[in-house]
Amino acid sequence: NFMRIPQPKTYGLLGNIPLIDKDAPTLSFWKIADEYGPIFRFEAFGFIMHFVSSHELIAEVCDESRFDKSLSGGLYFLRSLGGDGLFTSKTKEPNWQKAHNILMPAFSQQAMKGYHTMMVDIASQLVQKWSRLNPNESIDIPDDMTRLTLDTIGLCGFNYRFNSFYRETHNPFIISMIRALDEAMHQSTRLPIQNQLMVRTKRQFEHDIKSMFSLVDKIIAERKEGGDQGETDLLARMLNVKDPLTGERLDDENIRFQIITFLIAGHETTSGLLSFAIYLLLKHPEVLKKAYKEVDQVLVDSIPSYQQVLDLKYIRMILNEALRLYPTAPQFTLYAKEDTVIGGKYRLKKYDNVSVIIPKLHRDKDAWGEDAEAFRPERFADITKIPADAYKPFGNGQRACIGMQFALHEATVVLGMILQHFDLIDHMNYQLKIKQTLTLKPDNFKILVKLRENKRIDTFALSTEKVAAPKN
Ligand code: FDE
Repeated sequence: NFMRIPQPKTYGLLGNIPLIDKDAPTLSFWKIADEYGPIFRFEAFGFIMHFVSSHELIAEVCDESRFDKSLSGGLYFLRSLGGDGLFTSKTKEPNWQKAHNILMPAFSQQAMKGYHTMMVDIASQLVQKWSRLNPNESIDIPDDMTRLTLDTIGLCGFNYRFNSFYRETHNPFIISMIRALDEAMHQSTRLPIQNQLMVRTKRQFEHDIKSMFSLVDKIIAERKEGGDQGETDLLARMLNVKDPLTGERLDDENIRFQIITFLIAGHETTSGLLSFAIYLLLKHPEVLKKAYKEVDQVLVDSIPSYQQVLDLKYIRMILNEALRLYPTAPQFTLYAKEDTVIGGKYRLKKYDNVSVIIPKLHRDKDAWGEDAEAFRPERFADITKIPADAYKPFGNGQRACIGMQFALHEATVVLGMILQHFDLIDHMNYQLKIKQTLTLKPDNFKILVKLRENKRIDTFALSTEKVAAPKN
């Protein structure tokens, strides 16, 4: 009584590839799941992938005694950039455990105290930029959020300022990174021979990677020479702290991969999160009203303190709920450690790959109830009521996101400060269109903002923090 795992129709050598929109693969898998149910097989160039999307099946593949993270698909191609950094290493590679041990404390809730001021620094740049716009100048939300998240991870990670708010176009490092990421995603949808034949694309890819490596290597070398500056950032930790287990430090090459990993993993995901949260707020005025009320009660000074950010409980709930409906890292993939059976009837062989379609899981009515599609931050009022294994925006188990607290603290600071200062205006009555690079974001999402009543002095105080600004 085993069941055959359903598979959509194939196209010869290409297998199921033609069913996929290359510019939004996860949305295509999501659509196939709507039609084929909670599990289906997918074939690409002779490789088989399984996709699961129900709470019941995902709870099983999240069992770490039976499944472990797999580096298939896009992740495999990302290794050219991320090497054996945390995100793109196998659990069994020695540098995964070592870096995990060394870096976990640097990402704890406690450690956020150390990054708080730097996060506020970058968020203030955004508030200042917005406060100086003319009334009809619109803001491309995902674009500004990407500036913000890159600058934040650059500053907190290795005391480097990309200064994205001071440039019209991105920093050359960022241009290389974005182009290389895009190419890595597309490589995974081409035949190996196609990748070989695209000589110019390949040369550009290699060039981009080389220029990223050389900037990061330079930063590492300078820090080693300079000695003691910026002791509280991630780089300092990577250079100085020994793995409690092996007594070893990370080597320079691995530190380079970690820095690139944090830049990649830390910017698009968090910028997408902020963009979807703003989109959802605009479309839910009753939630937005509650959010303003909390912000006005909690953020009573011009600069939010660490404790005040922790007190923005409703803002946190909004972010959690935004990540439920639109998990910006929308898939993670596992492999079976041994032959096994899931759901009591679907057979998987050792090393078979299973990919989790997170947005489908997050909308499963069996776990979330009949209103699963509704935006309702109140669901997260009591975290203990969230059904186990039904919420995975940060992945699973030991390979879950190390940057979770970092992303949530940063996003709470930013959303809090935006609402503290601005009215948000949905001037084009934006209709959601999701765009995927490796991550999801709302495409072409623009709004207008207006400084709230009585906020002029506060913004002034922000920009002249050290000078005693007049208060009224
Ligand atoms: C990780 C992660 C994940 C898992 C993946 C797999 O499994 O493959 C996920 C799902 C995620 N992540 C998500 C997210 C979201 C958000 C917002 C974020 N994320 C953010 C961030 C920031 C930062 C800095 C990060 N992030 C990082 C990271 C890392 C390093 C990793 C890897 C880990 C290990 O493996 O160890 C991740 N992340 Fe995240």
